[in-house]
Amino acid sequence: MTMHEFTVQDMTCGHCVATITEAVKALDPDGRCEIDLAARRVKVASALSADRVAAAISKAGFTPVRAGA
Ligand SMILES: [Cu+2]
Repeated sequence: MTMHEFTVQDMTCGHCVATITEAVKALDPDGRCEIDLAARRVKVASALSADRVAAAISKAGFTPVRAGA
């Protein structure tokens, strides 16, 4: 498991949080998703690459930016 961290500025409400959580779960059922809505921060613990996690979040309609990248 690697912790991937993204800033997602267009995640604006609880519905966005649910959508992103579902997208991550669909991509990686063993992954864990931790979201801080106020900070627009998404942390995903997954064996998959950050690129694949970012792609899933993008496909769900959001714009993830790698934290620290
Ligand atoms: Cu929303």
